[in-house]
Amino acid sequence: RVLWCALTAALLLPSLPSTAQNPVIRDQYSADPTARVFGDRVYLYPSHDIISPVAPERRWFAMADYHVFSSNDLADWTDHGVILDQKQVPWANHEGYAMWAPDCVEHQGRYYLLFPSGLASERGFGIGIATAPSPIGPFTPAAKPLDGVRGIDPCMLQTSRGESYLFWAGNGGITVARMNDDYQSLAETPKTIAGLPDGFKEGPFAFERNGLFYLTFPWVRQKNGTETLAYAMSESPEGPYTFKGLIMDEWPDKCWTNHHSIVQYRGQWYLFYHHNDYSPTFDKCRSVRVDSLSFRPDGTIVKVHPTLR
Ligand code: FUB
Repeated sequence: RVLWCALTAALLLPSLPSTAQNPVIRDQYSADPTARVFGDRVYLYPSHDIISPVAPERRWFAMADYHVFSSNDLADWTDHGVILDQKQVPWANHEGYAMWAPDCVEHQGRYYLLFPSGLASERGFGIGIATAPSPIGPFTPAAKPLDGVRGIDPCMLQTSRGESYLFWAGNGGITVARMNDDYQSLAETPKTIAGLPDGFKEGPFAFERNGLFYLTFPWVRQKNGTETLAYAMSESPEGPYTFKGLIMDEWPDKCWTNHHSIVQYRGQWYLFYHHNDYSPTFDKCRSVRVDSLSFRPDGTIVKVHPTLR
């Protein structure tokens, strides 16, 4: 029976390419990729960089909507179109172009898109939730952003014990709070993660592997530097975390940001990240890339060197 299953899988499932062709999204800018596996496909929820139609000072990090993409070989991606636009979000500034790095998770048969956006009522970012019956929508945003959360770059960690923790970048660091089961409110007062190195950090992506928790994040490790990807490990979701080092170095050609997610698909781990491949003179128009990632026997991560093409 095992042999039969293996043979059927080998015949039915396309084999994954041994090297990815980067960038993977080639007809639009895409950044801050969160990849998630739902069923037998990988779904990619990136930000969507555009050249903003509004004043030049708002051209940095201009994003009006989200697309979702899916693939079963990580090479060919289907664009399922726009799943949420800033104008659909009741609490967001509809001309803010600040639909930044999202995440999407499944919980009790529904899909929860977590996204930051500029607030209509005051300066700064809130984090909102939109729900859908499928990974590709249609997503309906809640009327208000999450209470008690101000910041960007949400990531939901769902543990093997059935708890959920929201991580985000805010209050000058990386912040975490356990979520209530309704996925509409925090179950506790947010805490800033301690034990991480000095230097600017954002874009938390947390995951669990073999009973250990990984908190991974873009990190500017030196003055006038650009973002590396770094990580810390812990035996519990909220820490204490121990800093472990870099997953990816700074790029030599000065795209200031990097932002990533890590996912296991058909037994192999992958790092999704971004770089300004298609916009070498303006690093706010970025493109999503993917490369394989591996772990040492002690659970630490082997540094990833970007595939050049
Ligand atoms: O894409 C806008 C911002 O740039 C994200 O929120 C950050 O993580 C950085 O990638």
